[in-house]
Amino acid sequence: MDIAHRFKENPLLEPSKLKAKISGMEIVCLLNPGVFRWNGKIGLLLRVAERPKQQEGKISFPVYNEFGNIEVLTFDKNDPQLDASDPRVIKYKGQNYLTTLSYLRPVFSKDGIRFSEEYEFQPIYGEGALESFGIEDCRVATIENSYYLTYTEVSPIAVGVGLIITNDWKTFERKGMIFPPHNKDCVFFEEKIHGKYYAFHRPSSPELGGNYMWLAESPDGVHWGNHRCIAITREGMWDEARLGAGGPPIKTSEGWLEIYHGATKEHRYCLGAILLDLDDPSVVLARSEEPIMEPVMPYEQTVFFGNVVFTIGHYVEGDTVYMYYGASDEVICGATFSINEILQTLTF
Ligand code: MAN
Repeated sequence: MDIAHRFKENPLLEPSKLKAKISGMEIVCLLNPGVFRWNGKIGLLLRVAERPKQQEGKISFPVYNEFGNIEVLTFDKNDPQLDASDPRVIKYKGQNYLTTLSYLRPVFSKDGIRFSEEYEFQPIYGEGALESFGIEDCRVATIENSYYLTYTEVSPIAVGVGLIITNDWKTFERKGMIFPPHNKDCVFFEEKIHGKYYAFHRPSSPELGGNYMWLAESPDGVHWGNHRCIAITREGMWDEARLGAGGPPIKTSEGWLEIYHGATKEHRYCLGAILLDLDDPSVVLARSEEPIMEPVMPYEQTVFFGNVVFTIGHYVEGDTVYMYYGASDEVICGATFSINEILQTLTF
């Protein structure tokens, strides 16, 4: 079942519409934007993935070196030690690399459809050894006039969650890695509960367990504890291989409503929802049996990495969720949902 109302203007943004920021590079993908309100406008914090223009027979991609400068690595496509079967990841001599380098770029819109850059707001790039393969998929939670940016830090040694706090989108307080490896898909609740910050996160446990959604709490937003698993993958279902939180949970009269992504073993990414108790969000009240959104449009099924709808942000007006999402890991789209309609699809 698919109860999303897609914008007729989709895709709203595609790689050819923006210029690369890293010199000598081209934009290959625009992915999964965080969403926020700023000065009466809607802001998207895009994940932009760049790489050098590719030469015949070669595969080349950028990384940050130890001095924080961009360095391009090049491999021969015919090298028997190279596995480039996944468009996102390269395997070479037992080491994984990413085919592109991601950073975060804010764009703004008055109507939620046409987005453009504003000169005074600059991109956020990876910094330091833990971000040498880039930064990705940044959720934005607005708590008491501050924006809490939680994003994936990628490097040869780890995939973990970093936190940046900003009030003005010009100065950024970097708090470092708040959830250690392997962890992704972290988003803060937009209000404290009983005086504590809450967040979802997605550790991966390779032997026992899997890629499950967890909840944690914190006195200050930086130090996290009381971790509890709230949703696991379900064999044979749309979220059988991995799942993770989307944007900040939506406070409804029924509970905290979280739109999350789930993937099959074949990497087909859909969206579903989970409902948590308002007073104690570790209590799961209901969950989607079937997806509420599936990759069905051509722009969701083809191009860079097909069969993907992936969201990490939205804003809410009344019963309507205005959701932005990455389609096929390449273009940015929008859709609306009715909160009531989502609630009616859940299995209690
Ligand atoms: C996976 C995908 C990629 C991403 C890497 C590192 O392979 O989600 O898009 O770049 O992980 O996070």
